[in-house]
Amino acid sequence: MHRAKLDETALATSLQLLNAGAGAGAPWSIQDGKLHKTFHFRDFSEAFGFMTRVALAAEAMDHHPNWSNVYKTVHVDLSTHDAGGITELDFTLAARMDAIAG
Ligand code: H2B
Repeated sequence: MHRAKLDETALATSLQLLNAGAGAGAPWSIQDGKLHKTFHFRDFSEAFGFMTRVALAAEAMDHHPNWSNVYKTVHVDLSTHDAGGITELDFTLAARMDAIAG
């Protein structure tokens, strides 16, 4: 299922696929059991516009990021609380974020 915690092998494969996609900037990584990326934008408006668009996508997916914003950077940590780890849903949301960031 989408909400089943991925094992180490599945995690490594999914991470490789995600980072081979149209990801802007730094690659995604695993940090403290979360799927992590820090997005850098030109200014605060770009950063907050990104967050606004992602918020609508996340709500539609019923899957929500842990994130924080400092001026023109957005720090993102994805995990599936229900599963106690990283699932396919986190990778789906991560890919949407990359697409929205452009
Ligand atoms: N988002 C994330 N990141 N993890 C979850 O486990 C989760 C969620 N659970 N959004 C959803 C909402 C759950 O509370 C509802 C009932 O589906």
